[in-house]
Amino acid sequence: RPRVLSGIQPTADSFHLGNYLGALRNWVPMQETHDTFYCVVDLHAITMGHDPALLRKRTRISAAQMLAVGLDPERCTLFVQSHVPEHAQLAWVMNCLTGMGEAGRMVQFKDKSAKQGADRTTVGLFTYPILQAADILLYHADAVPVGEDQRQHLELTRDLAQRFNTTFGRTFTVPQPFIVKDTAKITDLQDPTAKMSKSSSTPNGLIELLEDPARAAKKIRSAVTDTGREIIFDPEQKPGVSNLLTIYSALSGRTIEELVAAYDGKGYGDLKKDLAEVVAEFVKPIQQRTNAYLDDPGQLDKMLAIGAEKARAVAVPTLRSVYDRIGFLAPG
Ligand code: AQP
Repeated sequence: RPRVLSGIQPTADSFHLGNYLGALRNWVPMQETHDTFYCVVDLHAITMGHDPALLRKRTRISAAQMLAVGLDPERCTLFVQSHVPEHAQLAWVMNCLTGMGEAGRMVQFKDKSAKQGADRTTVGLFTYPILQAADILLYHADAVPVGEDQRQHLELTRDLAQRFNTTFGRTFTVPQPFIVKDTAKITDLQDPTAKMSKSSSTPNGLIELLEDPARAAKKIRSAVTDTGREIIFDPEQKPGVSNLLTIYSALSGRTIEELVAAYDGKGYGDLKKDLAEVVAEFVKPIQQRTNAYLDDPGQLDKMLAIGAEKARAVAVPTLRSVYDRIGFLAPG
């Protein structure tokens, strides 16, 4: 079976529909066809400043949501990144293979650092994609299911894998991105040309899996559309309406063409009202299951410890062979 690795940051009290439709949703069926490794990337979550108690809480909330959407610890390896110290260790080696200019070209870094200002931007944010490369390469992943926003980071991972292999001998698998076209980018409800994002969207621009459906309905009602009337799918001319149709289609299983035909002659208000109902139906069981996992944190932590053991069974030998290839003296 081909191997898959993907991760998600515990940086919010809930995942949003961008995370779900761009990434998480695709992780579930891959459990049947791939050897799957999924992690809560807490090392990545401290690159922009954080609160320790909140991080611990959000790490559990993240794991609980991953289980609630259908990840099954019997069928995948679900773990917390910091429980596997080899991630940070391999990242150091990868830091020493990456050019400053190369890392400086990462668009996500440029965007986030521009927003934060140079004095508040950490070196950790700069090396974030290199840690991400280490996450992936440690497990010899063949494919990485992520949203479109991660494509450039995946390219860097591939370059680093090839560079290491050429310099020190074939060690790493060069991974492929696995990006599902239709939902690769879910956009902000208030600014439908920007991606829906935990760190840059306003609260009204996000639909969160764990939020009260009445609140989500209100946000959908006030979503930015356009001055036209027609419900058609045209991301260039009608990004707001097209985003609503993308979400509606993904959550209901109805195709966009079907929806466009069904809403022929109806208004934006009808579309929004119905989408709010679809969202409410969709999140209700996820919320119930997430709360049930969070009610028993001891059990959740135990499951994550088992996941970390399974992950280390792959990560430890990889790091050992990397250390050997680069010439570190083995401890006597
Ligand atoms: N808007 C989106 N559309 C499609 N996919 C998305 N992803 C994130 N936003 C969208 C995908 O979610 C996965 C988890 O990524 P992450 O933990 O790095 O989340 P993130 O990128 O931190 O989420 P945000 O909200 O975008 O936060 P910021 O802006 O703080 O980085 C990834 O596979 C990602 O592609």
